[in-house]
Amino acid sequence: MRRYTTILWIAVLAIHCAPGDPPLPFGAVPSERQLLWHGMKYHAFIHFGPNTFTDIEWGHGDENPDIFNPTELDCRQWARVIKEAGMEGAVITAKHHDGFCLWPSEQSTHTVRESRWKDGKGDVLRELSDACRELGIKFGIYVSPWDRNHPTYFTDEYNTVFMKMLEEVLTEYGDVYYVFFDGAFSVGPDGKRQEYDWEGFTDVVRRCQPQAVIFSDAGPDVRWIGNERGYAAETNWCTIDAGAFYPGIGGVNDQLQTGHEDGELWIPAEVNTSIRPGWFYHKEEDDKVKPLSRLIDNWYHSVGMNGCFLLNLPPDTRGLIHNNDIQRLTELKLYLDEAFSVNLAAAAHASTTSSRGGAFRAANSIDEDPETYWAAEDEDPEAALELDFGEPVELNTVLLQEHIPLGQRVKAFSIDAFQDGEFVEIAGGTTIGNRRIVRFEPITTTRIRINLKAKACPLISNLKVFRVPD
Ligand code: FUL
Repeated sequence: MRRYTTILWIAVLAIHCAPGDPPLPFGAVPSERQLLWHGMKYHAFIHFGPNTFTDIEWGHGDENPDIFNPTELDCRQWARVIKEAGMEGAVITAKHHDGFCLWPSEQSTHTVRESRWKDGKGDVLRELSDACRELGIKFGIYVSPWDRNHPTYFTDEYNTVFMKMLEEVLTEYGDVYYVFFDGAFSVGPDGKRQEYDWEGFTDVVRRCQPQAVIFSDAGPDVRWIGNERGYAAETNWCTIDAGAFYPGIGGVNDQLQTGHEDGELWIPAEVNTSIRPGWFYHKEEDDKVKPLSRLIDNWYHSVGMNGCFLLNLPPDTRGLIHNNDIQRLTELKLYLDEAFSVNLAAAAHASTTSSRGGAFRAANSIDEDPETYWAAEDEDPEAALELDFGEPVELNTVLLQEHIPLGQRVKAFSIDAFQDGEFVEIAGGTTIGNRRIVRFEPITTTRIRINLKAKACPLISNLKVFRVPD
């Protein structure tokens, strides 16, 4: 009898959380390594290799390795530019589709070793990883499974070659935070595609760099946003439907852009684009560096729409990042510093329609501590947070973050401002996820209210308010 009573008690406690108890996870949740990536906003992509010298985007793999010969290569300059731009990491094309390895791989005869650069003694990955470590930037690699040079491509043996290449780049250069598997491919003479051993590739990464996230069209850790223009969709779930995806899927599927509200897998979106029209450097694009307005737009549509922004900076034939690109990066940094320097929510008073109590007070949403969060009561999937500024303030931007370690919950929200004695809706949206930044026409008000509609009690870790430049 006693045994049954104990079991009954455990069951009762399991289904009834007392006020102030921590909320339970809801749906798919991120892994530790995904949370590290979610903690970032903005990082650099670096496309560099034979294409930089042949002035094309997709090398054929038959180029003479001697053409790779940067005259002033300085990875410290790249790292400095990246650091000063406020970027947190660098992901370099260790091997693009032409198969040329920027390190002296034992698995290939199409590498820096065969080039004239430094008499074949150079290693770009060594120089960049050292520079990143010196400047406190994370080091990541892009490796194209598609290889237009390797004689074993289109055979099973190639999978072993590729895994050995991966092992080289993941064991020789210190910590690697990001592994980018490109999805582009070609079809062989017999009309067949190379069958990649994705499981084997993933195992090598997990074994050599367990903290690294793996990007491909469909994860397993980070997915492509489905376009190369640098725009996430308005609705952007971190979850996707497991059945619809596999790495190297090729082509675009709407679900890449929006995720799936009821997806079983946590595979959030990376937003990548280039600062110039091409991924590789082309002299004729020196005056086609994207304007500041476009980069700001990309920033809000990636960092501000539940993504991370991977912006490509292609070094030129000297092996340096061009001044025109540096100037634009500096302008973007100045804009961001100014826009987000004064958080009006920091001096406000926060209250809520749903008070769970305990360690989950409304004030946690504005304390700027990413670990603490406000949680509504379990029975309140719809709840509101209110900020009272105590005096009229002018604002035009609201930043919201969910406490994603316990899942993505919010499916719709609206923002009201107190005007002439009542709350009036001024903006709204769908998903929030890790970060959502909403911009609207400037308004002067003493109070705002965020109305949330979620799949389970909403958890907000961060609510900030700004008056960003027009
Ligand atoms: C694509 C590639 O084909 C482009 O050259 C570039 O590397 C881009 C990031 O991914 O699939």
